[in-house]
Amino acid sequence: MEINCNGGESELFKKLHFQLLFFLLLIGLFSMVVNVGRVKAIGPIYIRADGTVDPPSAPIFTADNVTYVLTDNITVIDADGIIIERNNVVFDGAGYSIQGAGTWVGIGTYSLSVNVTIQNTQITGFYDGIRCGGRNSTVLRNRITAAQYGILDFKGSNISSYNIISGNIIADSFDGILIYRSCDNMISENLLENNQDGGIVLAPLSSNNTVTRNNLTRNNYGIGFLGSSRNNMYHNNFLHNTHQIYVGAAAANFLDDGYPSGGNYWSDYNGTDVFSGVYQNETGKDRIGDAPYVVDAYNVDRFPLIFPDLTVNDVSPCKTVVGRGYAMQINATVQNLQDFNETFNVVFSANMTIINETQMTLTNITSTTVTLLWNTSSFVYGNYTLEAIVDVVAEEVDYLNNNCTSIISVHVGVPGDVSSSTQGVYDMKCDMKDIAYLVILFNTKPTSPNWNPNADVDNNGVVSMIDIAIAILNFNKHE
Ligand SMILES: [Ca+2]
Ligand SMILES: [Ca+2]
Ligand SMILES: [Ca+2]
Repeated sequence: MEINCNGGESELFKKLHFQLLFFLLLIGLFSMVVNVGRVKAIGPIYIRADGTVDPPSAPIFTADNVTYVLTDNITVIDADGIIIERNNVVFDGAGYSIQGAGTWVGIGTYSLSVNVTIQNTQITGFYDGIRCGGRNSTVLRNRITAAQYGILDFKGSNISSYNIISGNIIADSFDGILIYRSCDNMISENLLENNQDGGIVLAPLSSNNTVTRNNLTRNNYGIGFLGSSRNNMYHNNFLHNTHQIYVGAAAANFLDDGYPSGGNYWSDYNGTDVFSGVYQNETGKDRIGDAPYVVDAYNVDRFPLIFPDLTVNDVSPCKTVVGRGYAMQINATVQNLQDFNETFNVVFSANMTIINETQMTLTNITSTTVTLLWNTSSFVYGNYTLEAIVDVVAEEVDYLNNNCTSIISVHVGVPGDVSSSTQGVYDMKCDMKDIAYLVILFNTKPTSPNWNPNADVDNNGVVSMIDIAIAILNFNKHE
């Protein structure tokens, strides 16, 4: 019994032992699977002060411990991307991307580094896209999206940094470039677009920075001086930001480069250019607005720049329903906002398919209505959004207002289908309801109180027997 019992215990133990082994094996397999899963998401990667890349398996190549080149795309989760701890180095992304999950640092430094260049990298989904501290560093031609701060340049106190931030594209982030307690930086030729807060933000204790030749486009505000003063800002293009500039308390900055070099281009500047000279009181225009662009008493662009500017203000179809194969009129209002004679093309399209292209000339500061007869023969049944686009002419800076889309769409349907059980509403088929509706509107013209242009199927300015005949010819047809 005892033996059996012991034997039984022994069997049970063996069984348990086997189960335990199996369980441990399972855990092992599971952790391997997890490790395999983690291999994709690497980071943080360090460029250590001694020049080594840590971990060595990271896709970064260096031959001389000076230039470090990214050789593959990187995805990181819950970690920084690449942290640079070495001075006097160039990090070249070579066009590869670093993808994060919304927090941490994409690439950069936590220390006050010296002479670090970060270039040619696509960075998306980090708290700080590029974090650049210290001095004499360069952030060049990177593309950054979905960051809290696209590029953060910090020093920690208001001392000189001499960093250069140039040629970067930063879009769809919170702030594009944030300069924090950092002086004597150059911020040039960057494109800052669609950022929720500011394009460029100069936080307190940031002074003597130069901001030039940047495009600040459709941000909440283009540039913000949050109590920062004595910064120089000129030759930038401010295009359709909700607020072109935000100036916090106790900020006084230079918003132009004197005369005749000039200040900035502001898409909401509506001054004229008739005069010239430092006081804009001499005869002859000089491509500088005659009146200053005033933000407040301490922030004035004395010499706002003037460039050619064409715009399409409106596109309106004359019908909302058109029979396929028949023509309808589309009107667009095109305006030359500045005092330059311009010859350019106007292109009309329906759902991005070009309908027509016409060349025209507009002399200084004039507006005109361009009318197009759209022949719908080659278009299939369906709803169409109409658009009119004018060329961007030489030296034109504001290209954002050169197109306009119709608010209402146009339905191309069966000729004669202009009604249904709801009068005047098409239903994708032509039947007695359409004929009855055309009879009700018989003989109406544009001057008639009950005129409905959709009922004028053949587009000749009157609802006549011809329109009824078209409906009869298409009787029982449907889309
Ligand atoms: Ca002038
Ligand atoms: Ca324009
Ligand atoms: Ca109908």
